[in-house]
Amino acid sequence: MKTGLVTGIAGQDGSYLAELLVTKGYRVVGAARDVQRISDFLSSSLMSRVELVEWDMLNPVAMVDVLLRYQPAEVYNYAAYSSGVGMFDDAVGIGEVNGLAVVRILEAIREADTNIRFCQASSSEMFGDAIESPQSEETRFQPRSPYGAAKLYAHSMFRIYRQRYGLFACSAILFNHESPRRGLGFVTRKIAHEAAKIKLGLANELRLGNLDARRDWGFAGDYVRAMWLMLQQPHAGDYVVATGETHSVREICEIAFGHLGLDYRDYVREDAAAYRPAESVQLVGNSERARKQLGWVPEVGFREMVSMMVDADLRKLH
Ligand code: GDR
Repeated sequence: MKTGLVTGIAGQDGSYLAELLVTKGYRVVGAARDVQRISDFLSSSLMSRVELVEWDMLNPVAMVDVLLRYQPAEVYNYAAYSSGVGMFDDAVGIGEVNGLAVVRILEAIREADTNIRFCQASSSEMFGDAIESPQSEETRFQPRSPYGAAKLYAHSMFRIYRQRYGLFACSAILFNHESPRRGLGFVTRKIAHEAAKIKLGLANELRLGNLDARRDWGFAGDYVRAMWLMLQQPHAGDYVVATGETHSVREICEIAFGHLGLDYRDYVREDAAAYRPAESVQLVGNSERARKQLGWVPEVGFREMVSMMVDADLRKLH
C-alpha cells in the first residue's frame, strides 16, 4: 500500500486529492500545522480515512522526522496562502509559506528519501502580466504580486532540484479551479453563495468588482487528478493544468442566477471600488502537454461546475 502525504488537507484541493488517493487504495497522511483545528474542518467521511500529523512549514527538522516516520511514496503540497484579494497583503508571510517553505520540503525530501515523488501546486499567477496568450510551460513568467513571485520562486527551485539532485519533483501550473469547497472570498463561490441566498430570500443584492474580468476556470476535482497523474509518470516535469477557455465574471452570474430562474441584472451591482489594482490581460492556459503526456482531460465543464456550486450552496442554506 502506497502512502501519500498531503499538506493543506483541509482546503479545497487537499480534500479532493485525499479523497482521490483513498479511492486508489493509498494510506493518506494529512500534514497540518494545527491538527486539532484541521479535524474541525475535515468531513467526517474523510476524517475516518486519513491520519493526521503535525507539520510545521518553518521547521525542516520536524519535516524530516515526519517523512522518516510515515515513509510516503508521494507528497503533495497545498499548504499556501491562496487568497485572491489578499495577494498583496503580508508579502513577507506569503514569501515565507508559498516560497521558502516549499524549498524546506525539497530539502527535507533530499535528506529523508530521494525516491519520494513531490508535486507542488504552482499558479497561473506566475504568468502575471503575461506576454503571450494562451500560456504554456514555455511562456515567460512575469508575476505581478508577492503571491505570484513567491510561487515562482518555489517553481524555479523544482527545476533546479530535478537537475541538480535528480529529485522527482513536479510543478503543476494550476489555473483557477473551483468547486463547492472554494472559500467565500473567491468570486465563483461568492456568486454561487449569494445567488442561493437571494433565491431563499436571505439577501437581495450582490456587490462585485469587475464583471468583465476573464479567467480560465476549471473544476478542482479534475485538477488534483492531473497532479496525481504527474506523479505516476516515468519522468518528472512541469505541466500547465487549464481548460483553455476563458469566461467572464458576468457569465458566472448569468449561469448561477439563471440556474435558479433569476436574472442576475436584477441583483448584481458592479462596484468600481472593488476592482483589482492590477488585472491581467488574458490568463488562459495551454494544457497540451498535460493532455498528451498524462492523458488528462477535464471532465466537468464550466456551466456544470457553476450549477453544481449553486446547488451545493442551496442545500447548505436550506
Ligand atoms: P484569483 O481568484 O485572484 O484569480 O486567484 P478570484 O476568484 O479572487 O478572482 C477571479 C477574478 O474575479 C474578479 N472579481 C472578483 N474577485 C473576487 N474575489 N471578488 C469579487 O467581488 C470580484 N469581482 C470580480 C477578480 O478581479 C479576478 O479577475 C485564484 C486563487 O485560487 C489563487 O490562489 C490562484 O493562484 C489563482 O486563482 C490562479
